[in-house]
Amino acid sequence: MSVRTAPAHRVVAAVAVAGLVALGAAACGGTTKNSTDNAGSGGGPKPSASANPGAPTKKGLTVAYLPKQVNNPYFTISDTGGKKAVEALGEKYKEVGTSSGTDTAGQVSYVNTLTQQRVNAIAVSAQDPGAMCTALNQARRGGVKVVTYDSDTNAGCRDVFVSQASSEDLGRTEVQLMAQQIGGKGQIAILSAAQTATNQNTWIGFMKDELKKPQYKDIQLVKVAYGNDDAQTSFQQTQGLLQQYPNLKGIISPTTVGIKAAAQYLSGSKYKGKVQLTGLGTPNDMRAYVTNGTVKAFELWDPAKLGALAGYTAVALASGQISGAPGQTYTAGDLGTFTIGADSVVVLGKPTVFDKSNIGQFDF
Ligand code: RAM
Repeated sequence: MSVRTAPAHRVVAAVAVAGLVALGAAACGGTTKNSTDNAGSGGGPKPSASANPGAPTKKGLTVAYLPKQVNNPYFTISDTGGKKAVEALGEKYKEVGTSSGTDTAGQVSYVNTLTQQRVNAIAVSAQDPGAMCTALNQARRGGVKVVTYDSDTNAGCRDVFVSQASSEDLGRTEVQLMAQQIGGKGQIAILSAAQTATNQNTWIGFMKDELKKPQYKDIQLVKVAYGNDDAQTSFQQTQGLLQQYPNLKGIISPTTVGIKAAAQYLSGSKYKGKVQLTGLGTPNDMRAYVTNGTVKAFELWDPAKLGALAGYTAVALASGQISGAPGQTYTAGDLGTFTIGADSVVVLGKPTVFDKSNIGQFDF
């Protein structure tokens, strides 16, 4: 396990996002089928309806970020966004985490250490929905506020989940992008992150549901492979998919590490431009592959804004301005006003689809 402080990141242009309410379990961002079934499970404290929206923002709080993986550029961007937001409020920021996206025991041990250190809030992206539950609820009973961001734990084990977008929209739009790119026909595969990842599994659930619609009757999902958010594993898994399925027409990779590795493999192979690739990637990682014709279009939210929203939410919880109960509203600096939705989920906004017409406008 390693500890690091994220490097400084450029200032991100402020965009006001109107308060978005997650409208229901199926539609709301990041609520997994699993966590919907277990909503409120995990034995943790339930959010009390009472909060004081007018309470002053406490100063000098420590907000600790525990990403899925510290050496993943996506989390460097998100947590740097978090650092800026937290420090601008007069709080202390720290980041700890494992260097592997599949070290669930490592994540648990970081939660225990942060609890002992009596941090005021933890913002965590979960590698697994259930693994951290006991540790997180112990932290919460000791007064630590817990925000999940990017990838949720079970709903009963955190105060608020800050979701990047509607999970349903993300899952369905990735299938829509793929279908356009392959002309609605042929075999496709998914290259995911860790097999236990809450966020990827939720999106894949919605992809499978989207694929049931009659307009996709000529598309067959032949395999879900796991690259564990490791570049080399993801590269090898891509190679393996093409060996196993020589007629493969497309790959959806809902992970920034996976899509980059798959693009790298495809662009150096005979499949370049023939096997389509979409999913979730950063514009900076994908620019070269869009330019050289390997990738047509993919999508993502701004990770820095996600990290910032997690920080604002953690501070609002630790200041008593919100308790996490649905319907509560709070201000997240220049991101605007947000309302807590069903299952205590807050949604950042809509993702952006990047292609050669607009990718030049983005720098993250
Ligand atoms: C990877 C991680 C992260 C996910 C992005 C899209 O960096 O798996 O959890 O949200 O991809």
